[in-house]
Amino acid sequence: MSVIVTATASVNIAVIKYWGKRDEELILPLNDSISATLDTNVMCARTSVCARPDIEENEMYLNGIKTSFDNKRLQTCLNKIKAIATLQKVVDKEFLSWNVRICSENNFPTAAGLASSAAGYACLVTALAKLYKIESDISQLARLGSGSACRSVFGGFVRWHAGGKCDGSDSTASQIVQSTHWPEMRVLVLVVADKKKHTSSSIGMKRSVESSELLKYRVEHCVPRRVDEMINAIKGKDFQRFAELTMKDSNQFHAVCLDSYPPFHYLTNVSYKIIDVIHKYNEICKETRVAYTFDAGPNACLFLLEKDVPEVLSLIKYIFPSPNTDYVRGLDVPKAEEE
Ligand code: 2P0
Repeated sequence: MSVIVTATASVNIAVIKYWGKRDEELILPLNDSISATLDTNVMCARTSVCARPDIEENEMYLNGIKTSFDNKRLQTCLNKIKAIATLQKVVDKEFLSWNVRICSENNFPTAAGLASSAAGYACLVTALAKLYKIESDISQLARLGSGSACRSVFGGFVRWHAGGKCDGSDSTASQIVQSTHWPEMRVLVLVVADKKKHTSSSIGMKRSVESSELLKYRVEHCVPRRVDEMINAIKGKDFQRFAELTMKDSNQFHAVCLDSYPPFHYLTNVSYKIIDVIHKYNEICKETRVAYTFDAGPNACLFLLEKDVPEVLSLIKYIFPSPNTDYVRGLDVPKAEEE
């Protein structure tokens, strides 16, 4: 007897960044953030969870390689979900006592600042919730694996509410609009480097919280206003406003990294060249047609409308002769299916 559940979830690209925790243990952020979840099957994680009475201890396979289950966040997610299932009494005790084999795969570079942990944990938690028939909000559970994962639980544009409660019960994600709301929106992912980053997000955030005055200013004065403006821009499909806010917020996040002490940085010369090229292009067009954003790595995500994709793609290919360019179509929702 065995039960297998498979789920997929896609990466999300933040347009208002999450950077800094107010609680390391519960992964509670200092500020709200907003992101777009990409189409499934393009840049996604796929996780299968198998529960069987003869699995001797919990096992984890990442991209086909057996990895240690001795991972605090992984264990927190599994234990929390089993605890909820126990309280809900919808699955029997014996089933809950079986160990699990988790197999997760990404179809994009892991840990290169391409939100692999977000898709991975969103996917894992979606699969586990399905396995143990959890009906309650799963964004909170995904957050326990990796903060940004709570946003990958939904498709379209998503807001992660920082919340204010000590137990994190109000630090959840919610959908702003479905992916179908802005069907012309496209994302180009320019892979500048697919190597693992040198300062992990968790370490970088901690250092920024401890030392950056700019982060305090950002959290207090910039993000609340930007979140409201971003939601209006998304709902009103105002690309100019959306693009300007996206670029400014990315730049401020990277400025916070430099304002931290000792400083750290994720952008490379190629990243800076991309920034310059986009601004020059927008200037020549006499309107903002493309927005860049960079997470904790050198890779660029460009937001643009479908009509501008051919020209921008040609420009990128001309300036960066052999880039690894992924053309990501639109935005979509994660799916879970039982086998
Ligand atoms: C974001 N990033 O909003 C920001 C922008 C990176 C730069 O969320 O410690 O991997 O697991 O909560 O979620 C990356 O942080 O960090 C991130 P943890 P996570 O997408």
